[in-house]
Amino acid sequence: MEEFPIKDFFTNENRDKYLNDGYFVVDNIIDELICDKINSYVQSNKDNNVDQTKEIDRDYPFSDILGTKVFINTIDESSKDNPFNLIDYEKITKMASFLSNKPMKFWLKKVYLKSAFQGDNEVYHQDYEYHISKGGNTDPFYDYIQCFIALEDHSIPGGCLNIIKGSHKSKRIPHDMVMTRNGISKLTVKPDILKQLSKGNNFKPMELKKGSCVFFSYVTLHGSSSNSSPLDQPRMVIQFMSKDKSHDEDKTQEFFSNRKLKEIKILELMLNHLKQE
Ligand SMILES: O=C(O)CCC(=O)C(=O)O
Ligand SMILES: [Fe+2]
Repeated sequence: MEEFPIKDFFTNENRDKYLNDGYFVVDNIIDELICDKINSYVQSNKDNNVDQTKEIDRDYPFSDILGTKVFINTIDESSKDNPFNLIDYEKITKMASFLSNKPMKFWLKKVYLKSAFQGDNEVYHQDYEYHISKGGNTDPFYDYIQCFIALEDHSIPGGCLNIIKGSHKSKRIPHDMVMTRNGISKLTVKPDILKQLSKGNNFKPMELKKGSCVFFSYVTLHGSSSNSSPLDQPRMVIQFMSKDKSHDEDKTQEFFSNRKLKEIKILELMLNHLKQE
């Protein structure tokens, strides 16, 4: 299939749509053949991939739920044989900058495997909550954007991404911390708020075709169900931040330590509860 003709993308109409909806779908952002190459590369390297990002939603060490793994591309990054290098990041960065109306730089790329029958759900959240305070004074809408690429066809039974249209207009929404079945903590918004914001047909399942993508902001609410289908549903996430911002190492460490303290508190409560029974 032909890649998306970039010249049709840069219109005020498209930007207004993004500013209004909080997301924007682009078909065929990468070629299906590139998706195939990335998928087989991820499958053959997933066990020796080294996560150097210290991000929190990676595979949990004592979990044997392999379908929840997150693959961070840290192997052979400069090699021509690495299929991740076939992606036209320059083009995608231009598109991200256009929608956000600010020059953007790429800062992280990762692949969620979301494997057949076992890929986990993702509780509903705004990405900003995972990065707030890492970069000092940032605007949650204009300083961050992500490009979410379907590396296979995405379907509702496979747990495609669901977006709550217009939710970015609520700006930052309070999140609670919950523990997931594979032992990692996640941040999520209360169901009452989610119900309220999805009213009027604002709940949008993203049944993306292989190689298509959706751009969405760091305050656009999103989440997904688990994969109850026989087909893998890998997705690649490319995250961008404003060129004039950066994540400060000390602030990031502080963010992670605070988070760890909260996790310990929840786990201690659970343990105490178990001991009392
Ligand atoms: O893959 C999913 O269902 C959710 C991924 C996500 O939260 C994200 O791309 O920010
Ligand atoms: Fe997210």
